[in-house]
Amino acid sequence: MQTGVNRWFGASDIVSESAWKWLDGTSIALSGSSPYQNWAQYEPNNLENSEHCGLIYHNGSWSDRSCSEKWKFICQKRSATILNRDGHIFTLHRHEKLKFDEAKQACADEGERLLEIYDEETDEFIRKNILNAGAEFLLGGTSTGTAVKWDSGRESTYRGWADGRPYQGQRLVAATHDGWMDFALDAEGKLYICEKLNMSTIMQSPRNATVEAGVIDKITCSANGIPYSAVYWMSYSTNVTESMNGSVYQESVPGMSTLHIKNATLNDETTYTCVAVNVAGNYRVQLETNFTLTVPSAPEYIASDSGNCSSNLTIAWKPNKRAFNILHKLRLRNNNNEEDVYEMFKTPTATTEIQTYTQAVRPWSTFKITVTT
Ligand SMILES: [Ca+2]
Repeated sequence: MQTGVNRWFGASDIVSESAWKWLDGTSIALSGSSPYQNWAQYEPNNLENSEHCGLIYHNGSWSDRSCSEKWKFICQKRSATILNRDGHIFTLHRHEKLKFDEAKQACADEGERLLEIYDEETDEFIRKNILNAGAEFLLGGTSTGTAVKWDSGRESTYRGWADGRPYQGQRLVAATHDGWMDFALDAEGKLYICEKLNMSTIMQSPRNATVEAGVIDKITCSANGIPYSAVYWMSYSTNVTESMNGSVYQESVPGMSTLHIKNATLNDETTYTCVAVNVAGNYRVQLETNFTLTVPSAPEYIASDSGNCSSNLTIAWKPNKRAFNILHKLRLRNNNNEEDVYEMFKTPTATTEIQTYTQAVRPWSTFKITVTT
């Protein structure tokens, strides 16, 4: 505590005059030496019948003052056990019982989340550290039969049920020294465990992409960190669209984003950057990785001589600038969705040049014309 400053502390007789209590309801003696109290001389004196809040002087002695005065204050945090394993921090709240939603919020308030257990190693570690056989620590999920649905949405087949558990129906899950126990959703408050992992790595797979035009591919990007990091793809300093109509679009879940490449064209050629942001408590960590998408063989249909009434169709088309020695095809589709495909046997050499191709075609009245490789 900073010295030289008077501060509010957690003592009050506002509920009943002269019945001084700590905020948890424990009574405070007004004199003597046990239980501990340290009133200053002549205090508490309830001056003008308006002093109901406890102030601790810079010398450590206590006084009652009007609750409307403004002073600095002292906070007390309930003690918790903090365990560290490979950078993963578990906080066992051994002295505070909360209901499920309250416990989730309490963890979130600290930039953490209610513990989820996906593997035996973590389960063993937690069990070993729950020393009191009767202690039940809420976990961040609910059970239905033996299955557990974790709040983060992560799937896991690992189960740590104690003998004879779980019961039927949707239940809360708590870790104990003897394995997981299940409880009714409206059970009384329980101890709880929060977890946190500061983000330290970002992974992208594959690292680089050369995607043939029209081929569907995807690049995944994920980052560690608990609570999960926000992960998203950017290009040209803006977020890649999430619309599945885009030829390139992203699909994100907490901790991971997938860049879908669907019928990519030359216009999609650029550098894509995956950004991961993790905010845990007061820390904001941002990591980035990127790759350049190349689309080597996207040809382009330009025009046809549609006014022509002969059985020959002549089209103008332009190969992709890197489409050397790649066989291109002319695709014609009519209103009945019938398609004729003609191999043009053209291996472009002058890549900026518009080329022409003439093909005898069936006498359809309407064509949808595309050029592919
Ligand atoms: Ca006083």
